[in-house]
Amino acid sequence: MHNDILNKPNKTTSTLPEKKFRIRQHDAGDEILKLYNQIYQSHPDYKDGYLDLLKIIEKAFSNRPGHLKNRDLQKLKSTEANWFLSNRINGMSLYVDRFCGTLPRLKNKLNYFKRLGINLLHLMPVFESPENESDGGYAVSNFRKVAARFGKLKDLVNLQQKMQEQDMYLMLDIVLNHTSQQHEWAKKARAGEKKYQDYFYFFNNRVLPDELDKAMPEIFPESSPGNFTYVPELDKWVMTVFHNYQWDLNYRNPAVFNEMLDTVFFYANLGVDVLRIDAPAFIWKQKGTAGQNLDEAHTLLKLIKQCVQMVTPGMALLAEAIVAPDEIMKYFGTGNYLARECDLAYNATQMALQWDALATGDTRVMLAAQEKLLNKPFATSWLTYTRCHDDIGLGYDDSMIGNAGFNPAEHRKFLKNYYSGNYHNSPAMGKLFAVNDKTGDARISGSLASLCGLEKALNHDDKTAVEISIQKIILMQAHSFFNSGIPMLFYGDEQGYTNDYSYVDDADKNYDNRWMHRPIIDWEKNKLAAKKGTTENKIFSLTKKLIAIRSSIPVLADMKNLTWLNIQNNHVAGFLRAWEKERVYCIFNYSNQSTGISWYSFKQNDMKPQKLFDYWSRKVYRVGPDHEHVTLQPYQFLILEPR
Ligand code: OTU
Repeated sequence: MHNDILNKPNKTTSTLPEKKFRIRQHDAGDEILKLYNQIYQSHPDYKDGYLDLLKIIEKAFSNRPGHLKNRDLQKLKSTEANWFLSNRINGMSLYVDRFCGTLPRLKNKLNYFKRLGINLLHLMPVFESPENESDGGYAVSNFRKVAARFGKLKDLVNLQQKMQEQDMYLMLDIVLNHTSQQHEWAKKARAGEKKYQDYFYFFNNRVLPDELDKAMPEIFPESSPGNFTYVPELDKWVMTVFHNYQWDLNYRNPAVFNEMLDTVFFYANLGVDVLRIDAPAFIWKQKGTAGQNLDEAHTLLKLIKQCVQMVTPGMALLAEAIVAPDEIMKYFGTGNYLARECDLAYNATQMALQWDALATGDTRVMLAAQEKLLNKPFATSWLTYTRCHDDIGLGYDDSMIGNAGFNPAEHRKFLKNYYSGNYHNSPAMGKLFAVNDKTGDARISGSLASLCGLEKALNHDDKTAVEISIQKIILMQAHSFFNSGIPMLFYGDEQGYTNDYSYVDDADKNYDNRWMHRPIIDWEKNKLAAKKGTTENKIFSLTKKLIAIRSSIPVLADMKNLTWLNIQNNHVAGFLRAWEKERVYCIFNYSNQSTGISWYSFKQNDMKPQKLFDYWSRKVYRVGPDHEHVTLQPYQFLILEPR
C-alpha cells in the first residue's frame, strides 16, 4: 500500500502552523505507515483502518484551535532541548471533586497554586465514569463527556483558557487500556453486537482464560482476583486485568486503535500540555506472557507518538508504566526510536527507593539503581514524585537489594512491616495494599504525612516527633524536586494531610485502601497554612520554598546533567547537577542521626570549590581539607552552589 499522506494535494497553505504541519507530514508519513504495518498488516480491515487513521490526522489538525497551533510552535522554540525540561515547571496532581468540588470552582482556585509556585495541574480523570465503580475515574464510560459531578466540557475548556492566560500547563489522562463496563462499546457488546465484542477480549469458556491467567499477574488480587470476568448476558468471559468492571480494550483491532487515537487528539485539542497515558504497559496481551511491556505495546505507543508529533507537537506524552526499572526505560523509546516514544515517564523506581532509604536510613539500594536510571535519553524527562494517588510498589529488582548487601525477601518484608505500622519502632501509619497470598507480594498505601510519622506524632501529641516528621516530609520532597524531572506534588501533601479513613464506611470505596491517601480538602483547615507556628504553615511554607528554589536555578532543568557523587557514607546520597558553567550539589541525609561527609565529596568531577552557598539555609560553607567533614543534621539536605 502507498503512503497516502504524501499524496495529499499540497493546496496553498497559508498560515505558518499549516506550513509546518505539511512539512511534518512529509517527514513522518512513512514512519507512521511502517509502524501501522507492524501491527495491523494481517488484519482484514487493514486498508480501511489506515485510510481512517489518515482522516483522523487531517481532522485533528483542522480542528486544532489557532491559539494551540501557535502555542505548539512556541514550545518547539524552547531554549532547552524540549519545553518540558525546564526547571520552572512544577506540578500538582489532584481530584477536582475532593480538592474543591467542581471545575468552575477550580478555576477560582488558581491563585492558590500561584501562591505555592505550581504551574502544571494534573487533574485526575474528569470524564464520565460510574460513581459506584469508578476506580477514581479510571473506569471511563464516556471519553468525551465530563462527568456531571465536575461540571461540563465547557468548564474544562474555560479552565484551560484561564490557565493558559496565566502561563500554566494542563495534564490529563487517557485511559488507554480499558473502558468501564458502562461504556457505550461495552453496552453494545453486551447487547450482542459483534462489531463491539471485537473491541474487547471475549472468550466462550474458561479454557483460554485459565491458560492466560497462569502467566498474567493479578493487579488487584484482593478485590478483583484473576484477569477475567463472567458476563452472564452473553455466557462469555471478558478480559478485566484491573477491576472486574474495567474491560480491557483489544488493540489487535485497528478500529480500537483509531478510536483511541481520535480521543488522544480530542484531548490534545482541549489544550492538554502533558497527556498521561494510563497503564501503557498493559495494552498488548499475548498468551504465555505476563501481558505487560510487550514489543507490540511499544510499537503502538510509538505510532501514537509519531501521530502526535505530526499534528499536535506541543503535547508531551507521559508513560505511567509502574514496572521494573529496565522496563520503564523502554518507554522513552529504543533503537531508532530513542527519545521518540514517550517524552516523560514516572520515576517510580526512584520514588520507591526514597521510601526504602527513609525506612532503612541507608541509601545503598537507591544508589544501586541509578546506573540504569541514568540511561534515560537526552531530551526526555522524568516525572518525579514522592506520593501520588496510587500505592507504593517495591518494584525494583532484587539484584539492587542484593548488591547493597541485603537479603531481598527479608528487606522487602521489613519495608512492608515498617510502613504498615507492624514494625515495633515504626512511626509510619500506612496499610498494605493488594496483598497477594499466593506470591507474598504487597504494596503500600498511606499519605506522605502519615508514612513520615506525622499522624502518630499528632495522636501522641509528641512535639519532637512532629518536627522530625516534618523534616522527613521535606527531605523526601526535596529529593524529588532536585532530581532530574518535573516534580509532581500530590494535593494535600503541601498541607500535611494525614490518612483519611472515611473510605471504610463507603461501600464503593472500602475494597480499595488507596482511598486513605486521597484526602477531601477542608479549606477552613487550609487557612492554618497562613498561621505562623502551625504544622500546616510549616509544611506549606517549606514546600513553597523548595519550589521557589528549584525555579530559580536553571541548572536544574533536565539536560541529562546529573552525576551521583561518591560520598562514602551509607546514610547520605548526593548528586551534582552541571550544565555549562553552572554547578549545584544536592546532598540528602536519610539518617535519623547527624552524620559527617568528607569535603572530598565536593572535589570529584574536576571540581575544586572554595566556598559553597546553601540555598536552603542561606549559609556559606568554607570547603575544608579531605580529612575534615561537613556535618548534616538528621534528615538534613543541602543545595550547594560553588561561590
Ligand atoms: C493506573 O495504575 C492508575 O494510576 C490507577 O489508579 C488505576 O487503578 C489503574 O491504572 C487502572 O486504570 O496500571 O502501570 O495501584 O500502580 O494499577 C501501572 C496499582 C498501573 C497501580 C497500577 C497502575
